[in-house]
Amino acid sequence: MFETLKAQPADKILALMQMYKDDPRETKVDLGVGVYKDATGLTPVMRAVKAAEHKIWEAQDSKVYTGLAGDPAFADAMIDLVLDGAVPRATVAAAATPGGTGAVRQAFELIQMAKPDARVFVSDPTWPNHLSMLKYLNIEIVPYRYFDNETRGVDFDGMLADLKTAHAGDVILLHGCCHNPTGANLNATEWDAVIDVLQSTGATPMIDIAYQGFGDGLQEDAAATRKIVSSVPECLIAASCSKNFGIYRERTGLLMAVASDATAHDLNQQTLAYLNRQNFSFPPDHGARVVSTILNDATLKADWMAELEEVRNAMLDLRQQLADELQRLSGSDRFGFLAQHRGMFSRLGTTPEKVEQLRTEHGIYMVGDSRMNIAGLNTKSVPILAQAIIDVGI
Ligand code: PLP
Ligand code: TYF
Repeated sequence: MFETLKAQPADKILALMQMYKDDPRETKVDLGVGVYKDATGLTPVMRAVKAAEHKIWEAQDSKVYTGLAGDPAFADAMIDLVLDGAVPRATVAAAATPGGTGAVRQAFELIQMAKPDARVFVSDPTWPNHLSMLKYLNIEIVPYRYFDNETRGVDFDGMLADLKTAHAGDVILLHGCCHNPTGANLNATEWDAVIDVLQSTGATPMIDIAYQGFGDGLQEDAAATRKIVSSVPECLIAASCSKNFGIYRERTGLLMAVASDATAHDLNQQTLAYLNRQNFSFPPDHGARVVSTILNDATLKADWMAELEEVRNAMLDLRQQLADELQRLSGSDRFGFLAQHRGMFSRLGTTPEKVEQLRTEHGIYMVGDSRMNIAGLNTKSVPILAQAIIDVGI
């Protein structure tokens, strides 16, 4: 029977990872997949994660199943971290999922169950897995303008005009912070205008927040999400712990569904558990337990926050170094956007041909849409990248 299968398009980011591995050049620079790397190119296990794992190893006396929605302590801790009391806890249904991807996928399935003809508005561009999962589920995709290739910032007028065409029963997918793949984000006034559109159209927001703590700080990065949930009757939030806890392979995420009343909340909670049961029964527990152990222990939490701050500042530093070097080499401010962008990524805004030239001639690997992982840089590779950008004529 399997001969009927068709070849599926590969994940371009993961394919790039393999190309980088196969490149024998010692000077190669990996700005591909979105994982944090320190100055030596390593993705370390965070100190608080190691300590929490130790604590769990000592105390855990059973690995019996948790609940279908995962360990309630994980949900409570994450709801607190992301929403910080923006809405009453009793209105937030939540289920642990395999990573943020799992949360996004369960959210899409929930949308489809609730409203089979719902359209999902997505930023142009967005994380490719959003599009891939929506297509797989046969959910109608409506792109909204987002990246302005001239300014390398947000085409906010275009975005707003496109969002205004949504109506009740549609979903607007927003990146809570640190937009992937562009690095271009809304300011507080612009978020307020988006909230006005959510209120006037009645469309339901779905927020994907995968980089809390990687942009301007843990509180700052969640500010838009908190304001949105407290301004609309219903909201979906897919949160990932992969990046900010550095537990990528543990597959740790949480889907939250915020309801307007207790009846809707109970239905949401039941449905989230039901959807988990259909797809994988119990969600992975180890990463979730590491997260709740850290967030519920004042010492571990303080150390995690301090290390996250180091990670965030290292990326901001690299942004500034790259922008400064490009200003020096180009004699212009046209690369100033690199210092304005936030999170792991910046979109250079150049052609696939130039991206390929960077790879073949300079051994610099970035995604074909010219997305760079800033954390892939270090003080030695910043000038190499800057010179290469000028050499290929970007
Ligand atoms: N959403 C966005 C926008 C992402 O960039 C990612 C990737 O890290 C995720 C969700 C989910 O990641 P994970 O499934 O590894 O938690
Ligand atoms: O965008 C990225 O690089 C990260 C990691 O299928 C990632 O979000 C990349 C591809 C993928 C899943 C996660």
